[in-house]
Amino acid sequence: MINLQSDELLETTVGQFMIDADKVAHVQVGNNLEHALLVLTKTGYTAIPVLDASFRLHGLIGTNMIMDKIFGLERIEFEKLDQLHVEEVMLTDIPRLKTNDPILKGFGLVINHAFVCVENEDQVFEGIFTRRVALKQLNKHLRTLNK
Ligand code: 4BW
Ligand code: 4BW
Repeated sequence: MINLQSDELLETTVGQFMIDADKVAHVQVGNNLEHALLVLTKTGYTAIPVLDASFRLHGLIGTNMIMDKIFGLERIEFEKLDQLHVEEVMLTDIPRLKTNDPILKGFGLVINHAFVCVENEDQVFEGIFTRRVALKQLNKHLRTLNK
């Protein structure tokens, strides 16, 4: 357990606080939008990572991106859900963290992003660093300092 009374929190790394890949819902490159919408709806998350078969990170996909793509001028074009693939819709310009990045870098990134994907040196997806985890650690730290 980290002693939050010292500067130890600031010396910790993103890897120590990330949600491990095996607990993160994701879709794969090649999956169609119907599958992605199913995963998003059933897990309840608004956005999740898109990985390839080697677990490399390609982008993020969210319900809003899917819905935006199938909105036609006059109606919602549901038939597009099984014709289009996640790589045609996903967001690719995303921040990335490495497991050994300082936690301060993670705190900075989750100001503007609800979560940031974490990769190892070979660009293999390792997990996510979420705003909830960041706030939880900062809250603990501040409460301890305030005692
Ligand atoms: O299923 C949930 N369980 C718990 N405990 N909290 C949840 C759950 N779903 C949503 N929440 C809460 C969290 O506080 O709502 C926040 C916003 O969820 P989001 O964005 O819009 O789906 C959650 O904040 P968070 O934990 O800081 O997570 C930020 C974002 O990270 C989520 C989602 O896009 C992604 N995420 C978090 N855990 C994930 C995940 N994506 C895939 N798999 C996971 N296990
Ligand atoms: O349009 C966006 N611009 C920016 N800069 N960031 C956005 C935008 N849309 C989403 N985000 C990011 C923010 O980090 O995704 C997070 C989750 O969005 P949400 O929940 O699931 O739509 C955003 O986190 P947040 O800024 O801390 O906002 C948390 C939640 O508060 C949002 C939304 O439910 C609500 N919210 C924020 N600004 C709002 C708003 N609702 C209506 N109008 C606003 N201007």
